[in-house]
Amino acid sequence: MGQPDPLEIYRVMLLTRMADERLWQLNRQGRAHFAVPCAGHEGAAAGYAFALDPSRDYLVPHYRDMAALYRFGVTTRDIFCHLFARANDPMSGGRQMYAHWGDARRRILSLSSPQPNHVTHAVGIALACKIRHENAVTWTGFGDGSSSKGDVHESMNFAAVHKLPVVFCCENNGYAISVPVEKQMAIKNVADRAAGYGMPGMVVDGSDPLAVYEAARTAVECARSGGGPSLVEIKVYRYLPHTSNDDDRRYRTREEVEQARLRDPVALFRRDLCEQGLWDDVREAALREEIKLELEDALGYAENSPSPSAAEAFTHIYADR
Ligand SMILES: Cc1ncc(C[n+]2csc(CCOP(=O)(O)OP(=O)(O)O)c2C)c(N)n1
Repeated sequence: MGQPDPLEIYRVMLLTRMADERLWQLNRQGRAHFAVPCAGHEGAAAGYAFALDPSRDYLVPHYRDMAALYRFGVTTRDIFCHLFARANDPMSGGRQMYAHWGDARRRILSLSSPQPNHVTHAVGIALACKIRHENAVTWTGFGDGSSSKGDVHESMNFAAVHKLPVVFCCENNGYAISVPVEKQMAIKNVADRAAGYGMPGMVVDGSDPLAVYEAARTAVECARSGGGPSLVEIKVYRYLPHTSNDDDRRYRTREEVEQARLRDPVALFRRDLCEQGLWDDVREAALREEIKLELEDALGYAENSPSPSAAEAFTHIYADR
């Protein structure tokens, strides 16, 4: 794969930011029962996703990775149908909670509600790929809080021993809901743990999508060429509460959030593109207008889509005999 077009990365990031804002509004208006914001994580998810090949690689994402879904072909209509739990929600036909991304057609496996059990599934996919000589890399994501769970350690150990084509990605936003990272690990970087498993560990700034892309590309190339797994830690900040059920004023100051917004990945990348003469206010306004229409189309489509039928309520729950 050649170098990605920075304007395409920016389009995915802005689309994600604006979709995220719209989903949050719908929740506040009482029209969507649950929202999981990803504002602040766009540079991370867009940056790494452009280092993957959606035609052959597998994605087992973190729940804040909407930008990566776009890169894998998920549409805004899909996301809104998932939000409203419609029958045509490609993630689960309206069965799973919002942000449980998974779309078999697009090689995306659902994350697990018991966090982060899906990391073990990702390692299983990578093992299957190795056995089948399938030249595919599996990328899996989780947060800093989840990085201290046993699933992650066992997965990394197993993957390193068997040199599996998998990349572990920790999006470290400094909190597991209200628990700050200092209270769940005694080291500075999650990536420092990589040495303990015998794999490379990298720390990268999530406000710089091109730096994330470079780190991800190194890890993906290593996995694809038989070099085994890597651990990529992307430092980010979550600007909104953990979910729509959380009140983040209880555990962090507004000053801290405002300070973090100075490193907003969307704003910083836009500034860089403008400085390089690749972007300007006119193009920005046109793209925002285009995205607004896309969001309104998706909202109308999802609101008018049918709910799952009651007759389907037990499908996939009990074995058919
Ligand atoms: C086994 C398990 N314990 C607790 C929860 C509830 N829970 C959901 S997300 C979350 C915090 C995860 O934090 P982190 O991994 O840092 O990711 P972030 O939400 O910050 O992106 C918790 C405790 C869960 N889903 N599964």
